[in-house]
Amino acid sequence: MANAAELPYDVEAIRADFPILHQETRPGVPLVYLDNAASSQKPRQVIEVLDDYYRRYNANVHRGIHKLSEEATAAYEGARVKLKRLINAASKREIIFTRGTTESINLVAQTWGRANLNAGDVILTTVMEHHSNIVPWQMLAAEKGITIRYTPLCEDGTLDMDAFRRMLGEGAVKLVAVMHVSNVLGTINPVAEIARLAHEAGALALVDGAQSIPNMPVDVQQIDADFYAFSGHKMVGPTGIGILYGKRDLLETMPPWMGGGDMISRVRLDGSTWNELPYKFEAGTPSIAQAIGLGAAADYLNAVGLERIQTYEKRLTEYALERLSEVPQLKVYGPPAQHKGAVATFTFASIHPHDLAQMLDVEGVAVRAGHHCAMPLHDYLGIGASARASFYLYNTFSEVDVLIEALYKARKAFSI
Ligand code: 7TS
Repeated sequence: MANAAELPYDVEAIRADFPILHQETRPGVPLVYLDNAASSQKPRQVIEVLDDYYRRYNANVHRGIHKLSEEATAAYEGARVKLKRLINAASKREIIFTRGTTESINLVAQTWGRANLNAGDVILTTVMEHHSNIVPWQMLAAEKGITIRYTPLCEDGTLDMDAFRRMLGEGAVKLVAVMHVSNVLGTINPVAEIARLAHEAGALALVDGAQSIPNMPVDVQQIDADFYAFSGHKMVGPTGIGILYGKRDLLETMPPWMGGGDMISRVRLDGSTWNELPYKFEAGTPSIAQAIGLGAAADYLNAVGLERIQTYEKRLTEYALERLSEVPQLKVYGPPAQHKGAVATFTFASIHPHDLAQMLDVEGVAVRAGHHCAMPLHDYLGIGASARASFYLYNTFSEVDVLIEALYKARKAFSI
């Protein structure tokens, strides 16, 4: 176990900020929340910001010329600036509020994709993607006759970059759509290199940042991503809010997606003109409280420091992988800890992951079981399902020990 003095922060001080963590799932059984890749818990700093909005200045934004609306608008637009800074976008006009990663990618498919892709064009992605970076492209492909190609993996669960280069070199690739960090294998993809190669081949690069933004510093300009998508609820923020970052020149050329209030500049009965960025892509009343809460989440992560969070999680994941490797008949998927994010996905002899998750739940340990919205990856790995423990800034080394003990109990119960 790591020496506390070597860790980048006092995890107990962090845990004190998260009210939900201090509970027992049944009498005498403390909650051990290891399902962070699905959704993270929220610190009181975010919860209080949501509460304050509804108690003190709830009103619609960009509309009313009255005190509450002005205050709500200032907080909503202030949150946009915080998110711009978090990812180092060049302008706040490049930050579009969406419902999350899924909506962000669908927005690109339905606007840029529909306007720019035609029969014969290729979208190059990978077999490790979450469904939200596969299905929107499949829907577009069915409509437009474009082709989707999937980059395979190396034995260790990293992306096969030779195959990627080869597939890119075959031509006709207009878009490369790749996840930054895998929600199953934890693989950290070399997205800056991927974007550079995509651009050399005349393609754009979209990065799914759902699992990177919560856990590491990200600079979209350094990566040179054309689009970068992520969700608030995985980064200590509320549900129902996320971001699509897009390069300004590109967003300017894209048609809007949803039509309605706020996204227009002028509406006449015979046609309409569009609002400026980013409002062109924010039709209707947005998720105001959630956006403001997301701004507070960015403040929280910055205050702890994303580099420190990444270092802490790396130590914790190394420890978890080491302990998991001691459990007989347990197989962990993905690269070693130094090349991966804070997830440990595994199968355990013949125990079905759902049964295993149920047994762990009895011990207070929350993990996810199933395909984790990555069915093609599970097919590729030749398994139907897996169990996944995913860690975040507030998890402790002793929680890893609880997981391991619970696995030994399951082993005994299933007589394996
Ligand atoms: N992309 C990745 C890499 C993800 O991990 C997820 C959610 C999404 C996209 C979709 O995000 P949403 O907020 O729009 O739903 N991943 C998971 C998971 O691994 N378990 O539950 C949700």
